[in-house]
Amino acid sequence: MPPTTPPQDRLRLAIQKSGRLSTDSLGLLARCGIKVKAPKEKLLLHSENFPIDILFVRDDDIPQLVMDGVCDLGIVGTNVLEESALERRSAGNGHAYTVERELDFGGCRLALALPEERAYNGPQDLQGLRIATTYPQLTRRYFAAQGLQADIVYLSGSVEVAPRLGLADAICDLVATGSTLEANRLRAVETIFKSTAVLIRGDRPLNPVKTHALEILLRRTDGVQLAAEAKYIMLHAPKAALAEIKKLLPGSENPTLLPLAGDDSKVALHAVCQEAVFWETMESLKKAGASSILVLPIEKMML
Ligand code: PRT
Ligand code: ZN
Repeated sequence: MPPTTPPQDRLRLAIQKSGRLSTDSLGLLARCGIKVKAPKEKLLLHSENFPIDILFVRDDDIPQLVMDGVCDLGIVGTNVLEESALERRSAGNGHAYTVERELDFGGCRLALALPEERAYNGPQDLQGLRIATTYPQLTRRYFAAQGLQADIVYLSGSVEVAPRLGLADAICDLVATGSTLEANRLRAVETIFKSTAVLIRGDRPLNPVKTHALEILLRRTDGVQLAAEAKYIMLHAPKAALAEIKKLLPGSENPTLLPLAGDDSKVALHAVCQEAVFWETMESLKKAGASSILVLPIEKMML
């Protein structure tokens, strides 16, 4: 079915075509109830049930597409976003954008890492080093803030092999689990930037129709993100232990209490917990006297 909303009234959102943010970006849209069905080989897809078009591009192009007004919105890591904004600022180009929402995926940190055997006692040990990185702007900013000098070598990928090849003394690269550093006998010594995926919009005003669509998209994004961590918990609690049990429920304010048929000493307790419920919490609840404890996922939430 072709989209019925005219192009000027459809939001345009840039997301990564293929890479670490692609699946989660599409997953977020799906959980927001936005259907994007056609194959991803296409550059631009129209949603069939929401006034939005999705542009699939390299993540590095997303800040520029949004800041230049080619797309209204983008989903990108703050590492790429901040690097691009600094670069555009130094080139005298517009670099305005708004972070509409921080998203719960794409988390990583940009860290300076040295060969394992190299001693490190603090940032002063980085003075004068040759640093390989894909993020020269963020790296330069860190060194300037520390009052240190560095020789920065730009590499677009495989930064972790640079010290071994004699191209650099150290690297400044993204770290998630740390296993890439370990495999290359490097160790992170300073975190210079913490990154997460964000939903951004440019600074050009949207017409009323698009503004309304964006409001709905943001409300649904909030609902999806709230629900992701939240859990619905049900248990049986002895009335005498209620106060203690309520205290153990993470992020839950007003549980619902229901009578239990045939047992006057207990109640059924239902609550939405805003935080993750771990096995440890369940074990503590059991110890406090709770029984028949069920923890259920929540699909959507609107407060
Ligand atoms: O083709 P395109 O340009 O779109 O993709 P890309 O290859 O530039 O980016 P991609 O898909 O690798 O990453 C996209 C975004 O995901 C990044 O800009 C970050 O915002 C985010 N992200 C989250 C990461 C990582 N975690 C991550 N671990 N990006 C890269 N890495 C790499 C890192 O560079 C290093 O090589 O993974 C390795 C380290 O991982 P660990 O787990 O071994 O520490
Ligand atoms: Zn990239």
